[in-house]
Amino acid sequence: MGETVRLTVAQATVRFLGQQWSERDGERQRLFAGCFGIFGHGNVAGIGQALLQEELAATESGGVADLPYVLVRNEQAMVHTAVGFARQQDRLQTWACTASVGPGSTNMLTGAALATINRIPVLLLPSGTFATRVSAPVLQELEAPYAGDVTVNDAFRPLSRFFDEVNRPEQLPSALLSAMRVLTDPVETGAVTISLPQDVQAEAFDWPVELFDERVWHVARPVPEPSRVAAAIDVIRSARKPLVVAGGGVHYSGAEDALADFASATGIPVAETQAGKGSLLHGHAQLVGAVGSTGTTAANALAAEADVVIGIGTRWSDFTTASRTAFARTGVRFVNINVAGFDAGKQSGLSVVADAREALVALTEALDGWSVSDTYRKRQGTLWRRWDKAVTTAYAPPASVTDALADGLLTQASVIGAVNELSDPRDVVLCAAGSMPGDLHKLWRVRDRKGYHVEYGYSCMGYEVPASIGIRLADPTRDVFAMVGDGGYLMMPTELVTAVQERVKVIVVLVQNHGFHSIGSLSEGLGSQRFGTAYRMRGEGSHRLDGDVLPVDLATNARSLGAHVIEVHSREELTEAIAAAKSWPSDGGPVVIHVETDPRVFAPDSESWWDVPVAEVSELESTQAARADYVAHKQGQRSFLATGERS
Ligand SMILES: Cc1ncc(C[n+]2csc(CCOP(=O)(O)OP(=O)(O)O)c2C)c(N)n1
Ligand SMILES: [Mg+2]
Repeated sequence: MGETVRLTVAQATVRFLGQQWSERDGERQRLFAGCFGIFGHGNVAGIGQALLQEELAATESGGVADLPYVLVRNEQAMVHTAVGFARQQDRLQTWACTASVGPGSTNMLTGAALATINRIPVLLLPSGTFATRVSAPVLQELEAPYAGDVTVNDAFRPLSRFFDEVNRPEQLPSALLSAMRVLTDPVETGAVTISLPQDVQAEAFDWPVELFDERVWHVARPVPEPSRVAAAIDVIRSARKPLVVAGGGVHYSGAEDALADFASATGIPVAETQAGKGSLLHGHAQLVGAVGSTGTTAANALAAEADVVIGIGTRWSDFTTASRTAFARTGVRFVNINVAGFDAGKQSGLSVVADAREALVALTEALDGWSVSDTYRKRQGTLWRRWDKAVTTAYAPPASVTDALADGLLTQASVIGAVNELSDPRDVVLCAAGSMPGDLHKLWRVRDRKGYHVEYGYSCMGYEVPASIGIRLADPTRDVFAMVGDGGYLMMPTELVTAVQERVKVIVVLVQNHGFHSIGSLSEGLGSQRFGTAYRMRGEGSHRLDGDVLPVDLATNARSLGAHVIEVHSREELTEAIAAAKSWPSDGGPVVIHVETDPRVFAPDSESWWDVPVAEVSELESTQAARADYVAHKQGQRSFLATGERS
């Protein structure tokens, strides 16, 4: 037997994680920037003791622990923070998250789903109840009557790209190695979960010293098969009205420059998904902006006509395809460039399984000299300029709009415009749920490849504040503007306290409109009369939620958590507030800009649709009318089953 070292399972886990690195294109970085956590009896003496031991050893030698610990306020939030961080780092670096048994661990489930759906690496270390079960049932144990080995941590299984539970120390090395492989695999990455029972964490074992060697995990750039490039080229060359749909994969692969070259050389217009927005920067001649349900009229007009659609790093969500109505042309063919065969095979597309950058370079080379027609280039330009002008108007609405606003209220689009115009090009705008993701998708002018961060895979209210901390930790040279609605803010304001503790500067733009503007207008459009979507008191006589606006003071709430709060009541005050936030010290903690908007003024229309089923039978006229409208829209839905082989 070779040399061994005696450590607990928790000590071995912490030491191992501190020795992991990722590498792509010859550049390496630590795989884990640190460990977020909240301690309870399930981890305080296990992972907690191990983190303490490492921190004290590092402090003694005047350094920082390889896996520094950061205390947070909520376990769901810490996973969001890790996701925000990992996305900003192009998935090359992330955080581990430790939680106590039971509620501490299950609080991470929403974060796990969000990470997996967005394909962002995070390592979750939920604590489990005793593997020995000698004192069962213990505090917070599920105690399933039908199976002795089921625990609440099994709920992580469907949400994780890799799941293991370490019930004996001997199982730890293989669990850790598999976890690292999945975290750093661009195809498989997402939430990775290792469940650590509370007793096992404290158990000692003689580990081979090699377990703690530095390990470098290569993040692959698979190259496309030449025959698939040739097949894709044939389809693209045959196209008269091709359109690129750029998804998050363009960013994660760092393929923005390759895409810009491809688009310039071929003249193929580029539309963008939420995760792919910023694939081309504002000002590129081929940019036609957001596509789908929250798209620009330019991209959606081109989508409707396109004969070949080239999806790059997109998973083709319903918002991108406008629930399969956006790409309306009969016989439309798809070419899908994706590192994941799972996504490359969607829409009956011609699948090119490859890293986005590698594939784009190969396609540009193979298409040398080929271009779309001048007429088509001109059409893109005209459509785009028309949209871009509408954006300018939305940013600075005319008096006919502003005069009708109640005193002190702004339009949401003008708030977005002010942040866009007054932030630095490298600053990051962040959002996740409500009406702002759609408006940002349509209106935000992206000026840096990492300048736009809207989480729209899970669209999780409450993501904004914690994720803003992750983005700022990843890159303190950029200011982060977290755009959050009052509903989203109320879901998870508490990480402002973590930002105060860590002196992390984030700028939260809190848009107060007294409820769910997004779901309210959706409800109205679907005949549900905005039922239960406004933040109002229960009416004294009506027994309905139609009383006064709730007397909630979110500015004071933020102030009470330690944030520097600026309340604005006009465009001028908003301008001053953004300037003040920009000059706030970089270690000054969170700044919250509280602004009230009038939700009745909408951003320019996408002229698109989103499939949300309406009641087939109803006594309400509003519902009956919405159902008729729904049935009509369903007619436009395509199957995308045609393989293109027949044409
Ligand atoms: C955790 C979570 N719960 C529910 C939803 C459904 N939902 C989507 S938007 C929204 C309302 C958001 O309200 P707010 O943040 O105030 O934004 P606004 O719609 O007013 O712009 C709700 C409830 C969600 N996306 N996430
Ligand atoms: Mg709201």
